[in-house]
This record gives sequence, C-alpha cells and structure tokens, in this order.
Amino acid sequence: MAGPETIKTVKTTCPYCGVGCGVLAQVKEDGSVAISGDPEHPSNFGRLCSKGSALGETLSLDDRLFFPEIEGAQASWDEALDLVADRFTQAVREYGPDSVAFYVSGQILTEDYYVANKLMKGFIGSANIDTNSRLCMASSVAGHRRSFGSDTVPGTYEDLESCELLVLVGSNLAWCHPVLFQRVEAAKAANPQMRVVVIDPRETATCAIADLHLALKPDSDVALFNGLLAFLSEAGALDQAYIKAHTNGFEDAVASAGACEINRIAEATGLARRDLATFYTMVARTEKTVTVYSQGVNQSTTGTDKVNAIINTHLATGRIGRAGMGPFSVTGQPNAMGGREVGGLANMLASHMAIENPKHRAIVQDFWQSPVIAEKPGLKAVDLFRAARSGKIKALWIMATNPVDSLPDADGVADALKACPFVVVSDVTRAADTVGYANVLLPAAAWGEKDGTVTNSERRISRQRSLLDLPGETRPDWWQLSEVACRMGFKEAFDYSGPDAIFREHAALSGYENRGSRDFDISALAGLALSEFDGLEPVQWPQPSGMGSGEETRFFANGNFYTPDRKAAFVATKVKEPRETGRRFPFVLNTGRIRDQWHTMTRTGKTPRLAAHIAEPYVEIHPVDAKQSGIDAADLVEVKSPYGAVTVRAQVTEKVQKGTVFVPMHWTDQVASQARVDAVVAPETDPFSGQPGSKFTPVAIRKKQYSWYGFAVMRSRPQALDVDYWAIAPTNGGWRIEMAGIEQTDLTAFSERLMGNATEPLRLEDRNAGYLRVAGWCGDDLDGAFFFSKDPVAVSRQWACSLLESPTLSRDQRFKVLAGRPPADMPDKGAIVCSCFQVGNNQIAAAVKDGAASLSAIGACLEAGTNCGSCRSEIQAIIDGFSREISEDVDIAQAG
Ligand SMILES: Nc1nc2c(c(=O)[nH]1)N[C@H]1C(S)=C(S)[C@@H](COP(=O)(O)OP(=O)(O)OC[C@H]3O[C@@H](n4cnc5c(=O)[nH]c(N)nc54)[C@H](O)[C@@H]3O)O[C@H]1N2
Ligand SMILES: Nc1nc2c(c(=O)[nH]1)N[C@H]1C(S)=C(S)[C@@H](COP(=O)(O)OP(=O)(O)OC[C@H]3O[C@@H](n4cnc5c(=O)[nH]c(N)nc54)[C@H](O)[C@@H]3O)O[C@H]1N2
Ligand code: SF4
Ligand SMILES: [Mo]
Repeated sequence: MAGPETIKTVKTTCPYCGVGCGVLAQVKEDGSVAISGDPEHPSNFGRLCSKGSALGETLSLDDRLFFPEIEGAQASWDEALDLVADRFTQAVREYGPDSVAFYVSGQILTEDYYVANKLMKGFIGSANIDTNSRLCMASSVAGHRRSFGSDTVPGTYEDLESCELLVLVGSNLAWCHPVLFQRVEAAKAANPQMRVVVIDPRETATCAIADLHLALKPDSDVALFNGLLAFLSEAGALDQAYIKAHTNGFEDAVASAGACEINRIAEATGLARRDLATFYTMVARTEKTVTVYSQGVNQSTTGTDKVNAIINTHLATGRIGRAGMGPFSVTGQPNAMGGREVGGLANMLASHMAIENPKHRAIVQDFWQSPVIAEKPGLKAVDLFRAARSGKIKALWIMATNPVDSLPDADGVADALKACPFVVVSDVTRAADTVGYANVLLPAAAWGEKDGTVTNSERRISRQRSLLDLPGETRPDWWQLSEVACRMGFKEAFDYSGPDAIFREHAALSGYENRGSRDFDISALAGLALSEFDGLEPVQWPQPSGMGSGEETRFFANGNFYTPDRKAAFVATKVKEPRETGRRFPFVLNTGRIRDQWHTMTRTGKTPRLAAHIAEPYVEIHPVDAKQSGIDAADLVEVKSPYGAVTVRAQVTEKVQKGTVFVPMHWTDQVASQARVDAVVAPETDPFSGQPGSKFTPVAIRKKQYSWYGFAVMRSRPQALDVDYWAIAPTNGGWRIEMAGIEQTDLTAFSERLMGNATEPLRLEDRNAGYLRVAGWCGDDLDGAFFFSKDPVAVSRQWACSLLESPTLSRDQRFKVLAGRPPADMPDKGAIVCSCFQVGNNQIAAAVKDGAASLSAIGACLEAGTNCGSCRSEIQAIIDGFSREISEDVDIAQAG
C-alpha cells in the first residue's frame, strides 16, 4: 500500500550529537515526517544512528509548551517579555550587572547563542553567561587555549579514517557518536593495518572494534600520557624539527613527565606492564596516529591536564594538522562548537576572542557599538548556581538545558532555583524537571520548527531548517532574546529581521580586525543574502574572505599557532594523587550515556522504539563487589554520596572494574522515583576549566529491602504512581512500569485502582511460586497486566509488553496469558537490541544457534543491524558470546 504523499523534502541537520549528520525530512500530507540520512552530507553520507532515525517519532506535541506562562498562569508574549525585561533591568539597576545571569546550552543554534552572548557581555555588561558546555567541553577549550593559544580542533573526520592508529580516550564512540564510529568501523575493515586502542576504565560497546582495551584506574590518564611522552622521548620517536620550529616548553614538559618507569606507571594506572609497553610501542611506531577524546577526559578534576598531556604527545611527534594525525576532541552536543565560536562560555568573548585581552574587548565593543563590555570572566556553571543559592543572583534565564538534572549536586541546584527571586525557563516541553522552578516559562520552537546553523566536531557549519509551522505561540530562542533586549532599551542593536541577519553579523565579527590573528574566521560568509543563507551547503571553517575553494582546512601542520609568538606551548602536566574514596564512601561512581537516550530524555524518551533498548535506570556493579555487598542481579540498589542518592536496578557485570560502579545520566523525576544521578555527583571541578568531574564521586552502595516487586504494562499512563520505587517507559500501545513497595499492601486492590476503568479483572495467585498476577480488559483490549512477586519479577519484559499489541483473547487464553503460558503466536523476543526492526536478544541468539555466525548472516535472516547500524557491536557481542556460553541471555528484570 502506498503511504501518504510527500508534500516537501527539507534538508536539515540532526539535533542530537556533535557528529552533525545531515537529515532529509519528508513532510507528508497527513502531517507525519519521514526521516532519512542525507546521502550528500559530508558528515554521514546518508547514515543515521538509532536516535537520528527515530526523529520523526519524537515530533508529537504531547507535553509541548504552547503559551508563555507567568507564575503558572497563561500570559501573552507582551506580558511575559515585558516582565522579563523589567526584572532584569531592575536587578541590574539595584544590584549591578553581575546580579543577573543566563545559563544556556549547546543545543541552541549559533544565532540564538550569538544574541544571548551579545546581550549579556555587551549590553548588560556582565560575563555571567555560562552554558552546559561547561559540563561538557570546558576542559578541552581550556586545554586547547593553553597549548594552541586558541580553542582550535585541528583535524577532520577523514583523519579518523585515514589514520593507522586510532586511540579513543574516555570516549564511548559506538554509543555516543555512532555514525562516526561506523565510519571508523568501515575504514578499519578496509585497512587491515589500522589499529584501535580504547582507554576507558569500563568495557563499553566501543571495545568491539578495539585491538587493545586499556581499562585504566579512574582518573589516571595523566599518568598514562605523561608516561607516553617519556617513552617517546626515550625511544627517540620525537620530531625534533617540529619541536624546535613550532613549540615552546618541551624540556619542562618532559622533565615534569619524569622517566618512563613502567612499574611506576603500571602502579598509577592499574594497567599491566605488557599492555603499557604494547600501547607505547604502537604509538611510537605509528606516524598516522589520531587521539580522540571525550568525557572520560573532559569531565574530571584533572580534565585540562589530561587534554594537555594528550596534546603534548602530538606536538612532540609533530603529528598534528596532517592527514590521519592529530589530537581530536569530539564534541557532544549538536552545537557545542557553535557556542564556543560565539563565546558562550563565561570566560570567553565573541568570535574566539579573549575576555582578558583589552585589544579583543575593544574590537568587540567597537564592532557591536555597545555601551559596555564585560571586563572579567563571569561565573562558571557550578559557581553560578552556588551564587544563586546564596542569593547573589537576582534574575536568571535558563535556556535549552535542564540543570536540575544535569549539574552535579543537582538537589543543591534545585535549592538555588528556589532561592533565586526570578527564574525564566525557555524550553519546548512541560515534562522537564527544571520547568517546575520557573517564574516565567517561555515556549520555544523545537527542532523541525526553528531555523539557523550549527557547527559539528570537525568545524563544519550546517543548516537546521524549519519544516513545520510553529505550534501554538512558540517562538525561536533568538527572537525571545532579541525581544527582551529591545525592551531593555537596546533596540538598535537587536532589531534582527531573522537568523540570516544574525548569521551575517556573526560572520562579519569573525573577520573584523582579524587579519589572520584569530583561528575563527568565516568572514567569507558575511555577505550571504537570505536566499544564499537558506541554500547554504555544509561548510568547514576557516572561511576567511577571499579564501578559494579546496584550500586546506586543517590547522597547525606548519605551526602558526595563535599564541603571541605563534608557537605552541607544551604544558608541564603533573600526576596528581588519586582522590580518596574512604571507608564510608568506598566506591567510585562513574556516569555516562546509553545508546538510545539523549540526556534528560525530554525528546528521545517519547518513543517506544528507543525505550525498548534499556527501559529502566540501572547500576553496573562488579560481581565481587556485588557479592560482598549482598547484592544479586536485578536487586534494587541505593547509590549514595554525601550529596544525595538514587535507587536503581543492579546489573552485575565484569564490564566495570572492582571498586567502581556506573550509572547512566538520563533518568529524571518525570520517569522514575529516585534516579537523578546528578543528585549524587559531587560538585568538584577542574581548577582551570571549572568543569565538574562527573565521572568520579565517592559513593556507598547497599541493597534496598522491599516486601514486594511488580512489573506492569498499562494501556494509559497512570495519574500518580504512589509506590516506593517506580520507573516508567513508553512501549508500543501503552506503558511499562517497574515497581516495588516497602510495606505489604493489597496488591489486587492496588492494581485495580491503577487500571481505573478496566472491567472483568482476572487474578491468578500461586503461593508456592510466590507470585500474584492481575489483568484487566476494557472490552477486547487489555487495559493492564500486573506481575507481582516477593523477589524481583522474573517475567520477560518484552513478552509482557507485546500483550498490549495482542489480538482479542478468549477467557481461557487470558488465563493462560496470566499464567505466563503465551499462545504460540506470541513468542518472547527478548530485550530489544535492534531498535529499527525491533529485534530482540532471544531472536538473535536463536539465529546464532541456528548457524548465523556473522553480522551479515544475522542481517540477512532478521534484518537486525541493517538500517542505522547502532546495534552492530551488541549483535557482534552476542555472536562472540555464543562460542563462550549462550545460556545467560534471558536476564530477569535487567534493563530489558
Ligand atoms: N546516545 C547518546 N549519545 C550522545 C549523548 C547522549 O546523551 N546519548 N550525548 C552527547 C554529548 S552532549 C556528549 S558530551 C557525548 C559524550 O560522549 P562520551 O564521552 O563518549 O560518553 P560518556 O558515556 O559520557 O563517557 C565516555 C566514557 O568515559 C569513561 N570514563 C570514565 N572515567 C574515565 C577516566 O578516568 N578515564 C578515561 N579514559 N575514561 C573514563 C566512561 O566509562 C565512559 O565509557 O555524547 C554525545 N552523544
Ligand atoms: N552525571 C553526569 N552529568 C552530566 C553528564 C555526565 O556525563 N554525567 N554530561 C554532561 C553533559 S556533557 C551535558 S552536554 C549535559 C546535558 O544536560 P542538559 O542540557 O541539561 O540535558 P538535555 O536533556 O539535553 O536538556 C535540554 C533541554 O532543552 C530543551 N530543548 C530542546 N530543544 C530546545 C530548543 O530549541 N529551545 C529551548 N529553549 N529548549 C530546548 C529540552 O526539552 C531539555 O529540557 O549534561 C551534563 N551532565
Ligand atoms: S550520529 Fe546519530 S545522534 Fe549523532 S548526529 Fe548522527 S544521527 Fe544524530
Ligand atoms: Mo555534552
């Protein structure tokens, strides 16, 4: 059957990770949107990962904010904007410019970001604008500036394909930059010489392509890379000519690294001497080495030193800025890079200029013709919220970020928002924890509606184009900011006709008084007419005016750094003693991401397809630690620090090392009873970048005792879940809910209450087996099915979810269902591995057992892994696991 007709096809860019994939969005006559990869986009050449592929399913208007609100009541834009302008103006008048602040995000567009930064730094006159990039890229920015004199990423994605040694440090590329990972996978398949080393305390999906996995002790990266510098130096693997011509401070850096004593390095990193020697020798011998690093490096109290220790090894070997070589910090958010370009961080000025530099301040002020210019760095995120908590911030505007969930000491952040007299939140959804703290709520235009540019990890600027009308009274972020600026009396400087006008100004500023003195220059784009802006093809910077096409866009092959003497600076990094864990909080809490969710789930959390992969918050615990703590798989575990606690499901696995636990960052109060992991994370920051060490918090773990456990599938989301433990996720046709209660209660009455309008509830109890099951139907449709037990419930989640899609059942069949004897046409797929084709663990395992022994064989018989490819490393793991043992595959309650 032919589907609905396509009205238009729009080329745009994915709103999730920093890979920056091009998307073709086909808007259909029935209002739906079909999504595919743009084959012409140079980031992805047609590929999309699971999150990008599911974009069309996340555009629903459920929970959307449609109108401005003041103190919870609907208001007009005029009322809301006047109030925001008044309160900011009043605070500045009474308490000075530093009494107000903006906290923005790498998920707004460059044009939004430019306006926010201009208003705060040039017109309000404070640098109190910080961004969630502080939690993300700040250590890389600080490290780049210390080494290069500018925040420059020298390389391109092609370098990851053309290198012969790819070192991935603190990066789970397979799950976090999946399309880039697939490019690497393909390059490795095409070049058998290519080697991949993964440096991560944890075994991740990325290890599937690793020739060597160095599971180092948490935060021991500086010891590892200082050791590498010493090794390169002792092995004579240096590029003396490059060091001499283009750098300063080599001797100090080598002295600081000390001698390459393998025993000492092995002790500091916890790595085997043999593995260290292998890694060091590989690097010494391989000219074409790229070192990619991400949050295992940045999110650390030694993050900036980690960055510089890595960069030192590239400067010492002259492996920078040439094809297939270089240090490469991959960005997380779709516009982390754009935010850095406009100077969105509290310690930066616009266009990669430095706030401490009086010349730069003069250039920016002159260009903006602004009444003032911020003269000192503003408050960095963690300090900003501390200041708010102590009453120093009188008005705060939060835009496109959810700090009550994503900042460390997140309960303290909630307190800060309560303490701050005036909080403005611009968001697209009501279902975000931060929204609840707003005095004024501004409804923003979402992806698919807004229009502008983003810059990806390799400095490539791409257009996000609107394909849908603005719903309700939503407005883009740049408009909200400009309107407030105009109402604060700055009309002349903020009277923009649209994103194209802002982009032209931004591009012009990048070239203003530049003459090669600054890396960021896109002045060639300063004259784009609206139609040219609309048609802008993806383009990599630099683009100084007069630059010819086809010119080199890599940096630093021939030095020419952005320091005063144009030489790079080696940074003498010292190994710091690891942070103490101590007796009360003996475990190190590591946090991070899962494959199919984006941050606080406000968008990816909407689609059953993405929830199917992992549907419940969990903690990975090493078997030895679990045993010692009396924790079994699928128990509910409290993970606690002096700041706060979460209660999550235990996954007992050797993937984490002893003494460490891992909890994903995604779950919020919207979807679980107590799983905001940042409530636990300590607000300790790096001294240079101010970035929190979100990967290292001393914690205690303990099994929590419940008298009953439950799993339910329900047609509609219950109004309130009044139980001690719960976690909810969408599934096809309804919702899936995990529950547990401390006190005994009448569970039949409880489930009937939750179902509300179900008729003919059936009940089945087996006291010997210790279970109770209750199900209700509404006409022919299942309304809800509840599985209770005194232990964690051992029913297949995937099978139970499929009940919501099941056909009409006779009364007899309904009893069989409750007894867990499903009809033959309802087999248990097992936990979903391939989200595109909804193929489960059990199906893949069965196919492997039947002889499908490769990814392509699995693809041929099940389609699994043949669309977005995000699950390929997991399928490979099932195939690999088969040769070891296949019987562990149905794991109760664990994330499935
Ligand atoms: N699916 C998905 N993809 C995403 C995102 C998402 O939310 N979901 N978010 C995007 C964003 S904003 C970002 S910033 C990126 C982040 O991308 P990544 O940085 O790749 O992701 P994380 O899972 O945060 O952390 C990476 C790894 O660091 C390891 N690590 C912890 N401590 C250390 C250490 O001391 N040393 C080393 N070497 N490694 C350590 C962790 O075990 C973890 O596996 O992902 C982007 N892509
Ligand atoms: N423990 C721990 N904490 C972490 C991390 C970690 O690894 N571990 N990682 C950190 C990192 S790297 C990052 S980047 C942060 C991310 O953390 P956040 O930025 O807090 O997470 P998001 O869920 O992406 O929040 C984006 C918000 O903006 C809204 N939104 C979406 N589009 C728009 C728009 O166009 N306009 C407006 N106004 N709003 C919009 C969304 O609905 C959502 O509420 O988390 C950080 N926190
Ligand atoms: S890799 Fe996935 S999330 Fe990242 S930009 Fe591409 S499609 Fe979007
Ligand atoms: Mo990030």
